[in-house]
Amino acid sequence: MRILADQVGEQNRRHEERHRGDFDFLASRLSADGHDVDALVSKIASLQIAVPSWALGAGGTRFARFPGGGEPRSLEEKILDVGLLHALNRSSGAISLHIPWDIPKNASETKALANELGLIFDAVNSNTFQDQPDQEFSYKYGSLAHTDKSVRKHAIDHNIEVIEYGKQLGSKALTVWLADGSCFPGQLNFAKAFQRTYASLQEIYSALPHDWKLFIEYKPYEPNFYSTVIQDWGTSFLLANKLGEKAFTLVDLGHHLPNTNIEQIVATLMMEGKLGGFHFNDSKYGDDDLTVGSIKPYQLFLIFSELVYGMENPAYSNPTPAWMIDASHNVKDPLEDLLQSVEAIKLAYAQALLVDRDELEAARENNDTVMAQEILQNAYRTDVRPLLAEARLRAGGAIDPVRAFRALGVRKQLISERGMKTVSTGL
Ligand SMILES: [Mn+2]
Repeated sequence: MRILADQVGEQNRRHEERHRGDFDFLASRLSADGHDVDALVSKIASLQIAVPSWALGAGGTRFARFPGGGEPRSLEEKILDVGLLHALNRSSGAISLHIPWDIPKNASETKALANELGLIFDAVNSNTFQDQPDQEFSYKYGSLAHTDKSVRKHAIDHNIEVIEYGKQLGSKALTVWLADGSCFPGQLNFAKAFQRTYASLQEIYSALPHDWKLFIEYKPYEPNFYSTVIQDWGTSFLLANKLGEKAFTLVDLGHHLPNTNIEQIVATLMMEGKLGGFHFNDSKYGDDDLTVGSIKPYQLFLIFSELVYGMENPAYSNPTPAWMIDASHNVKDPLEDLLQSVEAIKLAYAQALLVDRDELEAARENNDTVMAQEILQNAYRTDVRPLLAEARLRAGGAIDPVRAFRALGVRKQLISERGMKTVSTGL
């Protein structure tokens, strides 16, 4: 199934009058406050957020799966699904693949399909947290950190193979997330596990093409519950610094202990030029992988406030991070859920763009705590939804993507094309 520009235009006609009124009101207020509204709209429009292949089916990587019908059965159908999102929101112009599930059978055809839909291939993801059928060496006790050299070599070779697939598709980064760790005190020698991981990553790093990046993800616990080898941003940062200039830390919002000050981590990493990638989701307790912005939208705004500061600071050399959603669950239509996540990310971005940096720095220099809070919350409490809708409209997308998705009967058509009992492949 494809969504055509005419269909989006027809949906937009229902909402256009109301949108025009909302946008004009907001634009006049923002202009009066000294903002360049066209510049804001084009910045918002240009933010593209990659969709991971595992978020296109219900359940994804989160325990049991309860598919809702019409799920993509192949890499091609996953690309088509992201194409549907991008046709509606014009902000999902990239897909992130998970190997071994998304191995392209014919890379040039796969690339051509993505290109036709306006999509590029974001970071490729390796998988060493579970064994594949008939796998010779088991990851039960770890992969890059394993005590057995043969297992480590198997995991290193897999990562190098993932780079090769990524090269065929035009990806420019490899994301490594390791489940390696221990479940019980005494099980693992922490220092040796770190050193083995570093040595394994060095081999993977040396297989990276010159224009590629390596993103090192961290996570404090799960599936190992006593220790994780790359448990926090400091460990990831240490590895990235030791590996070299192509290695970066990747922040996944759900990979922190409750109440961690993630915005401060972001600020530190950007100051050091080492924030490479970002995985968006939301959580109440742990790595819940819920829809972005569904639980703690103010935290998301504060994080974006630091991201915008880092991206726009001329003294910094941090590359633009690779943005990706990493969320998946069972109770929503996965495509509607992704539309909601993209909207939440862009709302936080737009609000962060409204923060008056000069005023904020002046308030900080004067220790004017009240005014610093006023400045941040004034931006956060601005209803920027019309800016997002205008950005989509100008880019050929839908004023209201979720309503358009429903009005166009997208899921119904996917079910009729693919069937009710489809389960998205892979994790
Ligand atoms: Mn992640």
